[in-house]
Amino acid sequence: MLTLCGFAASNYYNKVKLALLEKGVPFEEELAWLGQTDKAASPLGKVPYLKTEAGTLSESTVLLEYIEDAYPAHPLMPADAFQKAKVREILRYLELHLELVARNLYGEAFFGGKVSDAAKEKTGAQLTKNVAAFAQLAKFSPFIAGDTFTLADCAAAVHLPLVSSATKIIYGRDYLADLPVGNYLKLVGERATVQKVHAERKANAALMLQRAKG
Ligand SMILES: N[C@@H](CCC(=O)N[C@@H](CS)C(=O)NCC(=O)O)C(=O)O
Repeated sequence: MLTLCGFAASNYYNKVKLALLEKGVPFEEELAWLGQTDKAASPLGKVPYLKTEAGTLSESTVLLEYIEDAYPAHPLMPADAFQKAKVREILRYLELHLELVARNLYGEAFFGGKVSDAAKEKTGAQLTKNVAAFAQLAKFSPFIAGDTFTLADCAAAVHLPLVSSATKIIYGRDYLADLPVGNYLKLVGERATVQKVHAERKANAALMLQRAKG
């Protein structure tokens, strides 16, 4: 049995949880807040991490690929090597070039912190460039990498809403507004798996807020 460790307010945690639910792989969840993680399993103290019968793994995309390899039923990757690489390409752009850049804004956008004007300017310029590049790759036909729901959708469903809301809050403009993200999120939001992930994210975020208030 797999155990997914971390907390459900985390978009990276939810990316993996969504893949497990979509594939119908049985798993347990173990709540680990930041600062309470198992450093042997996740050396940087990040979530999520996964406990398997063979050992532990960290880094959400490593977890996704392990799950896909270890549980080939209900595939979330195309069989063709090139098409598989195209899915990985979109996944990489989502994580590295959109989410990780937009993350610079989260402190102020979501956690009551302050981001310097210089950082906002730098992040805004990077996002403008990266969103245009992502738009060139993303298919939205109707799924992010084509006509089938893939691992890239597990990432898109959790990362795109955060990029939109963080840019809206910080710059007064949704940097993804020119992409068909609204329709896409509506489509994936009809899936029972996505609804479960969002409901549990909300519940965990409320708990996190309560903890922060002491
Ligand atoms: N590259 C990591 C990123 C995971 C990540 O940043 N998770 C956040 C929670 S959403 C976290 O653990 N932050 C604490 C930290 O970076 O120290 C992955 O894909 O798993």
